[in-house]
Amino acid sequence: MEASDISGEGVVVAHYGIAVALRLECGKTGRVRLRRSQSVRVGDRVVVEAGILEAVRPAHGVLSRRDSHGRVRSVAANLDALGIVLAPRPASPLGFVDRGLVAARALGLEARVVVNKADLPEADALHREMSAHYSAAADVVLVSAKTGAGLDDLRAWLQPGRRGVFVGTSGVGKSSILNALLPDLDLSVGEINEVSGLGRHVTSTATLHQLGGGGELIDTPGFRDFGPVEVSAAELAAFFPGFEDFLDRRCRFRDCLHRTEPGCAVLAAVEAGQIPAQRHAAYLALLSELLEIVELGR
Ligand SMILES: Nc1nc2c(ncn2[C@@H]2O[C@H](COP(=O)(O)OP(=O)(O)OP(=O)(O)O)[C@@H](O)[C@H]2O)c(=O)[nH]1
Ligand SMILES: [Mg+2]
Repeated sequence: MEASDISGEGVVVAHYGIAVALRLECGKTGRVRLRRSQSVRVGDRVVVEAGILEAVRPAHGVLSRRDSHGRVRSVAANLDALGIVLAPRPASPLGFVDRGLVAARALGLEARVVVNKADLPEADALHREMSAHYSAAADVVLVSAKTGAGLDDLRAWLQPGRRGVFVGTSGVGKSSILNALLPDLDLSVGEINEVSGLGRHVTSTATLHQLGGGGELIDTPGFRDFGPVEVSAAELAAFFPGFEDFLDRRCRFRDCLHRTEPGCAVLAAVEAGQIPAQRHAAYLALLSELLEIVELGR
């Protein structure tokens, strides 16, 4: 379809930097160029007239992250769910799942921790570890894009009308899982570098896909930097995965940041061995990163 023929309301299904692909309400698809000042995200609802993008509708559930330079980058918009994908190989950066779950809680997204490559021998141990840390915060599922194991869990997660996004470091198999869920899809997938053990950043643009059951799932390019965006220290203290059971018991101070405060229920649980010290250390590391961002006024 010629760009100038495109009119109506639609959703952004892929972002190519200077242009976006749209799925219009009439069912047609097409591409429109963006003007320099226009910023849209995959999942945004937009209005197009004669090939010109005229308006972006207000969005809910916008996932963003902070990269290693402190810049805020949007991942996708109008989300209901977040799938944090990891695998025994390549390993995910420390704290990646924590950041994803805090973001999901802050945005009200239904989170899944997706351990892929169940066919590899180390996957069971990784699944057990993830379940131990995160099952109070999210369903932790073990899947294999290669064998198809566990994919029904993902289909059930994205019910009709619900939109999810996959995030995860390059090479964990996000695109492979989408290909396995949608047999007609043929997203490029990459090899893992034998020397570095890292993925090769095969996916370069986020793309939105309709699943057979009526839900939607967005594939994204792999990233490692998942710095917090628009999360306050108080929210982090309330949302950090693994502290759930101890927050009900209430710290003495309502604005307790679980650092050194007297009467802190989280610190008491760490003392008693109910929260592993390593989980509390992960929390403190994320908290100081967040406080630094606040201090810098970003
Ligand atoms: N053994 C095994 N390998 C898998 C599985 N899923 C994906 N892979 C392999 O992992 C590699 C990376 O897969 P991709 O789907 O490209 O990973 P990705 O997360 O989309 O990576 P980026 O697009 O770079 O972010 C490929 O070589 C896949 O064949 C799985 O379930 N089991
Ligand atoms: Mg990919």
